[in-house]
Amino acid sequence: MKLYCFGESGNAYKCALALTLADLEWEPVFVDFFKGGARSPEFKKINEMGEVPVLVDGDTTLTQSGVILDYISSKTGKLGGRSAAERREVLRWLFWDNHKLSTQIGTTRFLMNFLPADKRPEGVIPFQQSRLTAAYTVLNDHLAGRNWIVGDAPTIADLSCCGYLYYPEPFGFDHTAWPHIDRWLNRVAALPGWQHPYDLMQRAFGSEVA
Ligand SMILES: N[C@@H](CCC(=O)N[C@@H](CS)C(=O)NCC(=O)O)C(=O)O
Repeated sequence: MKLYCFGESGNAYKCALALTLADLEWEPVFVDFFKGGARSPEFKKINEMGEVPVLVDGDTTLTQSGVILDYISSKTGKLGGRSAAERREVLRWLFWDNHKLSTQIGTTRFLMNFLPADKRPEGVIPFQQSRLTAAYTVLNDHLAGRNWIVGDAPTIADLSCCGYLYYPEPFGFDHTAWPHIDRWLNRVAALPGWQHPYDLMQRAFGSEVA
């Protein structure tokens, strides 16, 4: 399988991590995102949405990290929840993550780290961070007294929600303020085979950004 990705993409990381933890053979295909690689006519032939990640498995081409995660768990029978009710709960958290957590972090981190300072729109970063405080509260409260987001085993819901939370670039997330999230991140990172995003995928920028 081929995963079109780049190291800085938390959405791609979710899929790279799921492929790795599910013991699938895959290779990363680097997309030079910050130089417009996801908007080129060639790339749009594989994803009309102009977004990373894209997974290609033989004749199957998939986009949207949630769809790719669902494909990986369906194909392998791993990381998908143990019952129909758990699988629905997994989906519920994937949708929540895409709407309330990862997208907001992705935008905030982009503004704070990858966009030149003189191009940052005033007031947007604090607004984003206040929305993120609400999202961190939801996740932290949910994780109080439980090890995993759904059921009693790791699922793609965990891999989706953690996608941006291991990155070193600042976006306003203080680990000490969210102890249940912090313990859960350590639990995910202790899974056999876990790797950091910058060890799984080629970065667009060098380490000077971190
Ligand atoms: N909901 C999508 C979001 C994908 C996404 O926003 N990817 C970013 C890179 S991390 C991207 O390619 N953005 C292109 C753009 O917004 O123009 C997913 O989960 O795959």
